[in-house]
Amino acid sequence: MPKQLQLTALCLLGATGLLAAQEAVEMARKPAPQGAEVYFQAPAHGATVASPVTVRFGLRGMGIAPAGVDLPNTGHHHLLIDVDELPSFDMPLPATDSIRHFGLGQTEVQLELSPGQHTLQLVLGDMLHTPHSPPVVSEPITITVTGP
Ligand SMILES: [Cu+2]
Repeated sequence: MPKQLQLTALCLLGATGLLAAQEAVEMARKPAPQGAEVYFQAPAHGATVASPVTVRFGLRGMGIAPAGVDLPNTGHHHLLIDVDELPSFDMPLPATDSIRHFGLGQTEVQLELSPGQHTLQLVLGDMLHTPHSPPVVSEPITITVTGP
């Protein structure tokens, strides 16, 4: 094979590999229907509240299913607490103090927060805790927690 052709073949192979990798990631993420939205029913953005804070999760255009249950157009809530940089949406969300999973399908939590400003954000995850495609993510809200 002439060198030029060999190079072209290699480039094509590389591009195909990349495409396949991208497709694998896309396939790993469940589709979210258009217009699906996750939001805070409470507290309101900018609210001043006492701890423990009652946080209520809202979802429209999709349903809630516990983790591990495979049903189309469903997921469970994840609450991000003071997370500045969103985690990767191409893999299951980690479970940490600042990324809370509600894998039983809970739609509310009593959240203990220290006095001061806090940022909350919701991300819906599928049965394996991976965000959908496109991701269903709320606007972040900022609240002020009063002292004792
Ligand atoms: Cu989860």
